[in-house]
Amino acid sequence: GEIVGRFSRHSEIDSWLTAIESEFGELATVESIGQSYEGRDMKIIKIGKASPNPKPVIWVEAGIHAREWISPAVAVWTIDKFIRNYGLDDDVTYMLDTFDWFFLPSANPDGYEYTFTNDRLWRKTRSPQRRGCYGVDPNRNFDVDFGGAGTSRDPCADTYPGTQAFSEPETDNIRKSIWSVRDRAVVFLSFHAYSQLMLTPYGYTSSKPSDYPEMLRIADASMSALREVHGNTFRVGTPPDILYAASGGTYDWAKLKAGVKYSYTYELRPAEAAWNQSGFIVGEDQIVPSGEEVWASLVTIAKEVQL
Ligand code: 0X9
Ligand code: ZN
Repeated sequence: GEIVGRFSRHSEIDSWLTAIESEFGELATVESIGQSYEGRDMKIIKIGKASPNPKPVIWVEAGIHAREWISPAVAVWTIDKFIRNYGLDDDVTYMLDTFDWFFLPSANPDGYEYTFTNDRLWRKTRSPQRRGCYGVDPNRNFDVDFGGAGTSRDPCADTYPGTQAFSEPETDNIRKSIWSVRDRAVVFLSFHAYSQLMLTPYGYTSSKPSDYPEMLRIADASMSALREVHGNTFRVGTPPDILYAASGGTYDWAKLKAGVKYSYTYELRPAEAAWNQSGFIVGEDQIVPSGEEVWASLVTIAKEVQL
């Protein structure tokens, strides 16, 4: 489609999802998980080959931070790869026969729109807060050590977690949607940018989950496969170990509260910001290669996770 490989507005992604559903209804279903603060629909697309028995779910969140444009763009590229290659590509066929893939390509619609209309570097949601400031960091708004590491009490700050967990309709919608499939969900992936990292739980503490060796095995294998594609290196580790500790994130919540065993946060391209430009500002020419390398990691995850 015409939106693949481009940075698209929320409404374009929205109508594209609906068009995909009408064209590939055998493979894909679109549903709204609720509205954003400003009333925009948050649509997920569920992709998988119909099966008589319930299939394990891989749930992918993209665009929860408004300015990280590569994230929704890679999600769109990945959705397109799936729906156009079933029965043609052995990896795609295996991945759709084995799993149901849930994609939320635009997890923060109000913030994302605001990056087109007002402030390219906006990060948060757009709900009104104290002191005339706007927005909550949605990746601090889940109830894992709420208000702990990596948050600011200043409502004007980029890492303001909100007044309470799930104060934002966006995070509440995501919580309910993941929760409703928690019995089947085996993998949760959150696409962010930038720095080229694959972050393993936990983000909020330097303690490690008991299955950390298994989580690392999958992460290391996935990032080796990713590197094979374009020679790009992604480091693997927990946020406290390789980035900074941060509480209230979706992927910690998915693992700790919803019980999703394999939960990861990607920090996509670029590795570093250019001297003259923010690292969140990337060319559209980065979308396809980023999609291709991430794809290799998804294939590895699908083949390697223990079901
Ligand atoms: O700070 C964040 O939310 C993420 N980095 S970003 O530059 N995309 O904003 C890292 C989040 C890691 N996850 C958690 N700590 N929960
Ligand atoms: Zn982010």
